[in-house]
Amino acid sequence: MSEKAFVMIKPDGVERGLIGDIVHRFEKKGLKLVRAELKFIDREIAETHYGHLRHKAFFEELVEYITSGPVFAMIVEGTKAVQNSRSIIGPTNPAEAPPGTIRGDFGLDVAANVIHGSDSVDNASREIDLFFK
Ligand code: RTP
Repeated sequence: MSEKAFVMIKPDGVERGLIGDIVHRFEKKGLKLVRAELKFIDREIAETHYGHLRHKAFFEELVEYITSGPVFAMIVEGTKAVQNSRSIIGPTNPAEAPPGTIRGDFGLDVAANVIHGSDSVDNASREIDLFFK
């Protein structure tokens, strides 16, 4: 069944010129890019998006990082888009992400891990509303 996932190339990925390479990986996987926008996100959106991490020691650092430059926000669509996106993105910590995944190939540090992908269909829908309202 076709579904939508929200994917966001974070400021480090945009700054390093990885948009083309990353979009290519989603296309090769078979997920269709149905909407995309390069944009700055403000503090309010960042704090809402990462609200579940508000109690973490790294929360302020995370909000500063994600608002430090433009992100490339995308909606991708296809069969099990959420699960398939997360499998090509790889685990949160790039040091533990296998080669061949986006974080495994392009990241070093858990604090700046190149890309975000929604972790459930419900969160995908919330994130699409938040970032593309
Ligand atoms: P994301 O939402 O960005 O796809 O990441 P995730 O589900 O894989 O991981 P989550 O636990 O929700 O963490 C969100 C983001 O917070 C940053 N982080 N920093 N400094 C740290 O120890 C640390 N841990 C997590 C990462 O940018 C992570 O993607």
